[in-house]
Amino acid sequence: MKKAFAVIIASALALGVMLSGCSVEIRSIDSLMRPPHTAMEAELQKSISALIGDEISYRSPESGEDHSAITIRDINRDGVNEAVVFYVKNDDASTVRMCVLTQSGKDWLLVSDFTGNGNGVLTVNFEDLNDDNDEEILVTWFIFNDKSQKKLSIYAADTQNNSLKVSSCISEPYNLMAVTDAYGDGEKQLLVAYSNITKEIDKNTLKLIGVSKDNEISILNEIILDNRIINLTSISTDLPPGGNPRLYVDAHVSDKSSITQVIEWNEEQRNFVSSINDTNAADLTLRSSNLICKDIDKDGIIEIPIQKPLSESINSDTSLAYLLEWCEIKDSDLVPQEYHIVNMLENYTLYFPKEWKNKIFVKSDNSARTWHFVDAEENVFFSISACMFEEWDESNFDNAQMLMIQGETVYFCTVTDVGAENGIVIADLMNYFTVNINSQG
Ligand SMILES: [Ca+2]
Ligand SMILES: [Ca+2]
Ligand SMILES: [Ca+2]
Repeated sequence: MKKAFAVIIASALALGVMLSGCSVEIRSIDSLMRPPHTAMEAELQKSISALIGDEISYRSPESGEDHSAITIRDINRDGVNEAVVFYVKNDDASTVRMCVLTQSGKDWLLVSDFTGNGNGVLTVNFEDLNDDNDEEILVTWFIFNDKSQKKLSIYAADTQNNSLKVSSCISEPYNLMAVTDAYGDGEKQLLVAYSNITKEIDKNTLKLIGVSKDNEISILNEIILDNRIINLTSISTDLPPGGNPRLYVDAHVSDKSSITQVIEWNEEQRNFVSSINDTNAADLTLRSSNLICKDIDKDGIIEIPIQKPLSESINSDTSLAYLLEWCEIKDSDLVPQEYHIVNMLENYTLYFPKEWKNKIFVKSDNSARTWHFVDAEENVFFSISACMFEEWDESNFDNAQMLMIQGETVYFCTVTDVGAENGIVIADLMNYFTVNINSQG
């Protein structure tokens, strides 16, 4: 049975591109200390000194929305503030600790004090996963000053007889996470994607972590992802009308190519299955770029960038070009919603309106660094060219309109009279044109 619900993509939680390789950054403790912002924080710090001692230094989360060592928030929504505080003991600065306090008049009382799971805090977020009015605390840590080695800890909050308890429940290594209703039953789970590069097989996993009504936190499902994945880049979710929530995982399978795996819960099979009905579903999404899937036409449904040979060409060499079809999944098939032409030789992408399909074709003149866009009779509608900056001189290019300068390269276009008669407008071309930055292999 499916209830109505809202998919929550925790963009604050989806921590973006996984850090590849070792990214070591050591910040001094001094740089992370700051004076209290408010009188309330000053009182809080006094209480912390009394409860934990003076020989501590505060530590701030380094990413995410909240960069403060002290987060004041009403975790159990009873009108009384709680504080979540990250710090190190000065005689053991290698382990960040987390304490939770609750306000009592001017004073603060200690609820819990935990040894953290790393020597740095990346993010702190709050999410009531089991809908019991007590927010779980989601903390991500990095280990050995290496932000590519990340761990997620969930601390469950539970209010009984007006008394808040916070307990440490689960810790998982992870690269990416998001919060969603993966089963479509109105309950939220935490999705945790992790690539364990030390393993040979089953190294890439997507775990679904749930919190029961009595605050038991457990791994509900573990999905093995494509073994070729070397680097997870993004998790996103959508909900097609009348369908199941879908989970999208973008990943690199080599330095220069990416795939998207899409899975959804299947009630009959009691398992997660591919949303794309093809035995080689991931291969269909293989592309030589870092592009991740996104809702490109802003209709709430995610599109996957699918790379296809550029058949829209006439008498020309377009071997270093391809068509990018942004496809949504409809009835388990990939259905193009938007087209882009990618010129890898000149490193740009041109949005290609649907109505141009089968009407406008590419005729390349690569030696002149120009692509003409022509009709079936090879009448030129418009041209897009590139030249070095020093060559750029509008007087040498009749009616040319500069599109963009990228480094030493100037991109420009011209529209012919025939093109204008057929509705081609320079202002549109300027909107359709983008230079590819670090996206091409
Ligand atoms: Ca409270
Ligand atoms: Ca809760
Ligand atoms: Ca869309």
